[in-house]
Amino acid sequence: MSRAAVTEVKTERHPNMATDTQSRELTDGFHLVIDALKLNDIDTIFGLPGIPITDLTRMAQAEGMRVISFRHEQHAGNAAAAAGYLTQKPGICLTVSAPGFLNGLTALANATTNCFPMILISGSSEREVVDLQQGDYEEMDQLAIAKPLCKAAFRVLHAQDIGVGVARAIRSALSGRPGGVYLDLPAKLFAQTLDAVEGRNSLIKVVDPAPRQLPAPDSVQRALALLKGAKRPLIVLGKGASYAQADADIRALIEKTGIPYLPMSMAKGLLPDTHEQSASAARSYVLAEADVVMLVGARLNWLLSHGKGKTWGTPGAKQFIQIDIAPTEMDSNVPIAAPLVGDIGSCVAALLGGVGSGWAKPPAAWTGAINERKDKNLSKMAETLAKNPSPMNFHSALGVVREVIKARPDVMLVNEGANTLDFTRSIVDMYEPRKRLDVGTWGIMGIGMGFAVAAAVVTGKPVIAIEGDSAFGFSGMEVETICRYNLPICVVVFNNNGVYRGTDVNSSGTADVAPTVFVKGARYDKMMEAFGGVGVHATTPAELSKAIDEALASGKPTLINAVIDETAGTESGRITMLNPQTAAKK
Ligand code: ADP
Ligand code: TZD
Repeated sequence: MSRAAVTEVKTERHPNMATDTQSRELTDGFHLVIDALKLNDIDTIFGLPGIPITDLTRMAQAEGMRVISFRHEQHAGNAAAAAGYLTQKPGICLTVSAPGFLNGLTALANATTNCFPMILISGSSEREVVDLQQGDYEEMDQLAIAKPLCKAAFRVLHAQDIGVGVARAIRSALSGRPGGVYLDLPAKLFAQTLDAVEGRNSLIKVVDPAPRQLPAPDSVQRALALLKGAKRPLIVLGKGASYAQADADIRALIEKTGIPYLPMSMAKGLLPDTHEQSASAARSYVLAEADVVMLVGARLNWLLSHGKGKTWGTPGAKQFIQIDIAPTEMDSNVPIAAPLVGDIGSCVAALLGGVGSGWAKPPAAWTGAINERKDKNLSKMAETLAKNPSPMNFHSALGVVREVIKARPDVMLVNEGANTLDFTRSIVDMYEPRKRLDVGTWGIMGIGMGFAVAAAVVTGKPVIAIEGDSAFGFSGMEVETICRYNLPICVVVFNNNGVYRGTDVNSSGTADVAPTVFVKGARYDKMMEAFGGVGVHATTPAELSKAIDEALASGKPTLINAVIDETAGTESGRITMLNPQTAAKK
């Protein structure tokens, strides 16, 4: 317990005695917030100081917490979300009132959408003034605004309730389906004092914040029966599966049953992408042809074409098993024949128990057909990667990154962009769980530097961030943060002069460039140099390879401006079909 102040308190003693002076220890709101977080093993705050939380950041640092200060709250929020995903502890983002809060809110909403546990803690203005709308400094009813965008939102008005507020925030973020929580701390709270012992006793160490949720035995039997009867079974692993940290059991289930599996992008590496049962290189085939599909921590949202349509083959020919902690996820798009509600660790363990040792592997006709397509697609890919076109394109640049990760599977990979995202996902194999962080469920741009900082801070491993030039722009100023904390992050900007590509033309004839076009030949590497990091301009795979190797060897903040053919790729990458088209003639 930290000491806020030792205050002289005059106490009236027995009438026969003279007035005595006693020392009493006090604590205050600042210290109680820090103590409550520390008591719950939260050791890092991602944030941006200012009224009313400047002293909170200083004191947290003084009390031994790691305080990572960003240049914009959205990136601090994204860092908190990524930290939550990687550690199963809620990542903390700390902001000032109204505008700082709003800047952090996108990250909170994105964390909730992706089922990442985080807590956005924002200072707020005086309740009395805010509620009467009398115009306080940075006035805003933040609690009301946060509520629809997160799992839960709480406000603490009294110092003695800080322990409860923090405990409720932690439990809400972690239990059931993880997500974002908002904690509103009005300015007045911080200086409120409390007897230190009373303060200490008011704090709560949350016991079992994410209780195991065991699946019902009959639901396990139903799932096993369906799997057993399948002729063409498939397992889809999502980021819920990687979050769950049930790596060994998931691998055992897949290997014991011999069922081919598909990892969603952030589940890559849960088993090595080179695993013989990986069906990634035959994705369209297995999705269309499987007769029983078991989803493990993956939603049937747009990323899986909602479980229907052409992607999924003959309508009604497929049956789904879904493992998820959220019961209401079931039947959200198509009927789920065998819902398995519970935490992934418990569900997979229960299935493993039922699989036993005599499980019949899937028919060779199915696995053989998959392998045939895999071999064909993989050799096609190898051919493309072997080319060395000038200018460099996505494939030749990513051929380099693929080799780097193969040699250093412990490296964290952050990835955003359109083509840059799609090509990296399919070309760069991952070998270890939770090494890949990307744009997730929303396909959001701007997670790059926040996720990279969190990855470096939380894991202590080197980070490579593969960024489209547009994507990088959303969080580019955080290269200063990367340099300030001297983080081993190597940012690679795939520079093709614009959003998607750099070739668009303004058809109106005015001097402005087209809306998707950037300054041609921009030198993003100079941004890193401006803050003392290493900047490299790379135009060939050989230069790129050398620069990444040097960055990994030195651990110095590095930004490589990788020049990519501006005609390569497509508009919106692989999701061009989601782009509305006008039917009107010009
Ligand atoms: P992806 O984008 O990789 O397909 P999604 O984000 O759509 O994955 O799905 C993740 C799912 O995992 C969510 O429905 C969430 O409820 C679930 N989930 C997250 N953590 C757990 C857990 N520990 N146990 C069970 N389900 C979980
Ligand atoms: N704003 C936000 C917050 N998220 C988004 N997804 C977009 C805008 C729209 N958008 C995409 O979906 S991808 C993208 C944008 C702006 C950038 C694509 O260009 P890039 O990547 O340079 O990053 P490629 O590799 O050149 O295609």
